[in-house]
Amino acid sequence: MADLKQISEFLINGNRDQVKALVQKALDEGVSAKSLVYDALVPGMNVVGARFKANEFYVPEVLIAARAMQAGMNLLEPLIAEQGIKPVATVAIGTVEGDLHDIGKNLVAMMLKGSGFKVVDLGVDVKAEQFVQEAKSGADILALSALLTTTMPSMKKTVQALEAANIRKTVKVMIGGAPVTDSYAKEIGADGYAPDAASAVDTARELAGAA
Ligand code: B1M
Repeated sequence: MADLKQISEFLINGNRDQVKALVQKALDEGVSAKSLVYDALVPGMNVVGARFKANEFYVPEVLIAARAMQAGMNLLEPLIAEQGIKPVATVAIGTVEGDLHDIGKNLVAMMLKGSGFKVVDLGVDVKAEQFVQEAKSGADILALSALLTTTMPSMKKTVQALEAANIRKTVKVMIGGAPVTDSYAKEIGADGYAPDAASAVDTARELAGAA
């Protein structure tokens, strides 16, 4: 009999092979992809996020857990598409123009994926126009990361480009990264700010109206 709690435990401990094997076993026993996502993988990733926030987990543990999560998701993603399971919201994430740092951005993307968001990863050095394009293509949230004080103005430029394209009101903008602050978010007219990857999930949930 499939033990969903056990899958969560293996995920938290970053045991990729066990997660993959148990997800496959559960599928073979008839457990739905939806249940495996929302009753096994997402709760596991929530624990990882909470431990990261509490400084009980560090970046390597989170990355290893996210890799285990992805191993399970690889089996489930085709079935999720077939069964029409709706994501919480679609987030287009990228490191802003001029900035090549992506470790934190990748962590945020993984945590969002692990929490039921559809994530479109635009990579690094993402121009304002690319974010505008994603908003036009239906992204609910634009998530902008910056690690350099010199690239923070690219965040402001993106908000202004959304305004110029008349789509500012149809999309939420959240920002983050080591030099970024809540007051800077307010100053440039972003909708949300998060100091770390776990809080980014909370902020995205709030912005999606799913908190
Ligand atoms: Co760069 N670098 N770097 N670097 N680098 C910093 C950021 C720096 C603080 C180092 C220093 O001087 N002490 C400094 C910036 C100073 C400043 O502007 N305040 C700096 C500099 C100056 C530079 C260069 C200009 C160096 C040079 O060439 N002269 C250059 C710039 C290149 C460019 O981007 N155009 C450069 C290059 C590089 C490498 C390529 C070598 C490499 C990046 C590799 C990569 O990312 N693939 C690199 C690295 C690794 C760093 C440090 C050492 C580590 C950054 C990191 O990955 N941290 C960094 C110094 C440091 O922080 N100790 C430094 C781990 C990561 C998990 O944390 O990214 O903060 P972080 O993400 C966190 C939160 O910020 C938050 O959640 C994450 C997880 O909790 N978060 C978000 C991030 N994005 C978010 C988005 C959200 C919400 C939360 O919502 C959308």
